[in-house]
Amino acid sequence: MATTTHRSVCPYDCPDACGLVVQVEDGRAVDVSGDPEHPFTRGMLCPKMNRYQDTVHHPERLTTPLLRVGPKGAGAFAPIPWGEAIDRIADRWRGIISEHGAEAILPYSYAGTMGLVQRTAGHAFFHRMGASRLDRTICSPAKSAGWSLVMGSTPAPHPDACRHSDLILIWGQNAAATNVHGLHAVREAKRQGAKVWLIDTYIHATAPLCDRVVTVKPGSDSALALGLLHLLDAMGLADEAFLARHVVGHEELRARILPDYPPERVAALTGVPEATLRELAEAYGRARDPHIRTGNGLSRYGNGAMTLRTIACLPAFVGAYAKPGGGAFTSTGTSAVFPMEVLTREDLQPGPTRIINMNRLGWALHELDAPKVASLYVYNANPAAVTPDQNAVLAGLAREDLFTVVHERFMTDTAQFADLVLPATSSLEHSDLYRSYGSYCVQRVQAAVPPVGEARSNLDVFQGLARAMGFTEEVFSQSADQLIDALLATPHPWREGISAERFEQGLAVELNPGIGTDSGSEPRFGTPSGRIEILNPRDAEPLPRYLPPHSASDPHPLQLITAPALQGLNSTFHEREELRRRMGVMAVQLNPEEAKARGLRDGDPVTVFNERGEVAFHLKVTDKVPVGVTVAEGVWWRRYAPGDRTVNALTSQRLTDRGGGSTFYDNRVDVRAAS
Ligand SMILES: Nc1nc2c(c(=O)[nH]1)N[C@H]1C(S)=C(S)[C@@H](COP(=O)(O)OP(=O)(O)OC[C@H]3O[C@@H](n4cnc5c(=O)[nH]c(N)nc54)[C@H](O)[C@@H]3O)O[C@H]1N2
Ligand SMILES: Nc1nc2c(c(=O)[nH]1)N[C@H]1C(S)=C(S)[C@@H](COP(=O)(O)OP(=O)(O)OC[C@H]3O[C@@H](n4cnc5c(=O)[nH]c(N)nc54)[C@H](O)[C@@H]3O)O[C@H]1N2
Ligand code: SF4
Ligand SMILES: [Mo]
Repeated sequence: MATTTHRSVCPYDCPDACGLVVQVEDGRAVDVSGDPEHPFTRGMLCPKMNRYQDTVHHPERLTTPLLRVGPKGAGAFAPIPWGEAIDRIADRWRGIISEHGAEAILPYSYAGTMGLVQRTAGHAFFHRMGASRLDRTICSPAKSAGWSLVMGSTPAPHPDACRHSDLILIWGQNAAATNVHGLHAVREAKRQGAKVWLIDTYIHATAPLCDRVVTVKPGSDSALALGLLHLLDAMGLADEAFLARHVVGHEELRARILPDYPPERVAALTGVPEATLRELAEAYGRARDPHIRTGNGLSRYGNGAMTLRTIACLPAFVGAYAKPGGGAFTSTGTSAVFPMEVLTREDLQPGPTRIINMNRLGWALHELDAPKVASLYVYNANPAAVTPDQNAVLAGLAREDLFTVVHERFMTDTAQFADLVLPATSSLEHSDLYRSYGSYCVQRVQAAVPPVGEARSNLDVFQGLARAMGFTEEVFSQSADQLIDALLATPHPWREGISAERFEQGLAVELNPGIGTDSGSEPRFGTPSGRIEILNPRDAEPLPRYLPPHSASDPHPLQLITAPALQGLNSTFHEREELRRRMGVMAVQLNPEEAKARGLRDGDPVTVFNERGEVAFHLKVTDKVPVGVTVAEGVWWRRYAPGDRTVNALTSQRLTDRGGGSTFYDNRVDVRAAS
């Protein structure tokens, strides 16, 4: 049988955006491997994607539209033809629009695929309709907000810059799970003698790579950063020449803020012993080229933006932003590189429409009025599992009067609650253009296999809906390839010199943000003042300081860390039996001392609870988790959980200090034996 080879990109919400090489036989993907020519992937995939063909051709793929035939949420459906499905949706929406107005319709989407066209395919449609808009803030807007208050739009260094470093702090990131390719350069630095410190809330899969592991009290990192700055000053290790030349506000910070963060107080706030604080400050201050890598977890707190703001000050105090190691890596902001308005078409809106924060879906489905939400259209997302306050979300989805459409690849917890389920293509079945938030690679991709069953891409479905709704603008009839052409047609300085052929051949292309991998040249900062703004006069709080997290006032004794799992990606990949097997049971991790105090033993069935909900877990007793903390890795599907709720029944709809972000890690709970 003839085998054809295709290039593709991993579509998932992962900073690595790996290049794939896909072997196809008879219209089926038979092998998927890492593209050896992709500069960041280097021929290696993570365990989740190694057998992507098993996801694409999974026997449980949805293959026809489905109409609900039983009670809401019961999961009883009957297949119907596409034409009927589209007509039913359009009829129902026309009725809702004439009775309540288009704002009674709410789209809910996030990052099922990161491809620019398929991820954004609904924007033009819902803008044209005048539906409620969704503020897509579930991931890490507080991280971006806090970082940019200090650094403005300064591009991140090349992701491999840290290979030049002699001291790397992996600060709040389980990179072995969430950014495996980011560790290539860390390992390279280690081979040259660099020391690596991990600063996290528990000891996880990245710890074995690190020379030192420091556990901090969750949500206390801003106190840690300010304490380190205090010590850098006390030890005389600040780079005064760099500060004078490139920074504003360091003197104000020294005068007004840093005196409040002596080691004794910081040790109490963070749980890091004073001796360790001094050691870390000394190592950081004396390093030739120190580098900080931050994950997103530490920003998902009531003080998340402030945390990033204080961390951003550290490289400024030692002049590290000017060094080849680049000082710090948070993520690559590449959204300006393509003219996204080609896809989003906000100009089609009939007028101003309300904006609903996606983290508050539970609230929106119950409390929002004038008009209340009468229809929910879900694509690229699984809110019944991933959205905070699961009990509120599920109760909302169970509303008999809510008309819910879910466009999905699998029968997820959310799809179970749909009135209509539409089958979605996987990334091997449609064209797209990918960029990355963990590297500067971009890549154009064409379908490698035909759609499975009657699956349709997001773009195809929205175009069908647009026709049924009578929307005639050109954008509603352009193919994915035409839209990609339009995105590539507008030049951008970061794409200068990159040949169009490379895109056409489907090869990975590295953008050039003008910072260079190895540049030790005079730094440029993308702030209004052109300097690093420790003092930001445009913010309500011009100087960074420590704010307590929301949970500081929570009465329950344990901070719940809802960390990423190695074998899953948010709620994605649970379809794969071999990955589920490797993941084992849905477990909550607890320190032996905490377990003993509750009369609990390893393996016990337990209930984790707080004022929002109760979730059944298996207990894993481990000294990798400090006293006062409990860790639940992964966002499970309810059907594979020991009870009928999963971890987000315990998380809250509260938002971050800036950016309207989620606060998945800022919640307290207690644990008891299951009754
Ligand atoms: N395998 C896998 N990969 C993934 C994902 C996944 O679920 N699984 N998710 C994907 C997505 S959507 C994203 S956004 C990215 C990033 O995904 P994130 O979920 O942000 O993961 P990390 O960046 O690794 O950050 C999580 C780490 O932060 C730590 N942490 C939590 N609170 C604190 C704190 O207060 N202080 C400190 N110092 N550390 C803290 C946790 O203990 C954990 O080790 O990864 C993507 N990749
Ligand atoms: N407790 C807890 N909850 C979390 C987090 C956490 O750390 N802890 N992390 C949060 C973060 S960082 C994020 S980003 C969110 C992620 O939230 P989501 O973006 O909702 O992530 P997934 O769970 O991956 O669900 C994506 C769904 O999209 C579907 N899909 C894939 N491709 C396509 C397509 O082309 N078309 C359509 N229509 N559907 C497709 C997949 O089958 C999958 O079911 O979760 C958040 N939830
Ligand atoms: S999930 Fe991340 S690491 Fe794994 S293949 Fe996809 S992009 Fe690469
Ligand atoms: Mo995310």
